[in-house]
Amino acid sequence: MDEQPILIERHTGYRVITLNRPQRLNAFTEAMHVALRDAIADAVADDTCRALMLTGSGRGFCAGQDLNDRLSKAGETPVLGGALETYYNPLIRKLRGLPFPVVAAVNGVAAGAGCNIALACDIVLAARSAIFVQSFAKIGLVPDSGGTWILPRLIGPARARALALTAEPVPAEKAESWGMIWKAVADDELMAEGHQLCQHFASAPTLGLALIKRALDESWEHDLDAQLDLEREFQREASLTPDYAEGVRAFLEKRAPKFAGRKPR
Ligand code: T3D
Repeated sequence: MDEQPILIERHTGYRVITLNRPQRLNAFTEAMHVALRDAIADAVADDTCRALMLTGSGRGFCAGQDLNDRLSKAGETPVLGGALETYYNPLIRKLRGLPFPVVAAVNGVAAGAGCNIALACDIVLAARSAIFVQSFAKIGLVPDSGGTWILPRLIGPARARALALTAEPVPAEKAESWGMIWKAVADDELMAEGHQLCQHFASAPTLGLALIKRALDESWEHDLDAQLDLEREFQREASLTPDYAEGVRAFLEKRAPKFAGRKPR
């Protein structure tokens, strides 16, 4: 079943990574973690890659940790923490810090760590039939993979607390109306929308977009004064990219810009 725990498609300017254990709703094994880590590292190493889409095969996006790996032969459950340190936490840090946008195309249920991995992506599109579940409380665990950090920031403390404590599923349209995700779309339009977004980013000013991501993330830790200073510094950095010069020239010449993306200045 696990011959190819993820699938990778290379498109002009972006890649699509598909979690591929459909019989288990794409729940994570160590092999899948390693394959995903390598695929992301490979995308980062390729300067022509300017966006990433993450999706799932079959009827689910990802059901979090494969619980079959959490029961030893004697029927005992292990003490946790190791997999978070080795796999889940580095994955969330990596996704947040990618030097280009990452789009989650949530094709079906996103549960446990699978839900929080989706929410860690820059833009979350979901099929209308998809649901988001903080399923941890159902098995005596705590939301991980950044759930206790990102969820209250996206939807506020009252909703985050209730979802974490009840594990109530949130349908895609409600997730959109709560601001948990960017957009819920018709099931049969999900992948086309995801590709369209990645194609847009594939010709965008990537270095500038990476600075936007960092500025928004760092704002959580800053007061307005500190953030204004950061904006000044990042703007200075953005203005040194060839894409800024090209953007201004193209505007004045009334033509479409040709952005170089991740190419060094
Ligand atoms: O190191 C650490 O462990 C710490 C890290 C923790 C991270 C976590 O993610 S902990 C949370 C783990 N995930 C869950 O608790 C979710 C478990 N799954 C579910 O609650 C439900 O499957 C869903 C709500 C996601 C979907 O429900 P439904 O009714 O649409 O599907 P289903 O029938 O439950 O699942 C379909 C199959 O996938 C089924 O297998 P079968 O009976 O057809 O052979 C089911 O057992 C399997 N499956 C679903 N989720 C998992 C899974 N198998 C293993 N692990 C799973 N997480």
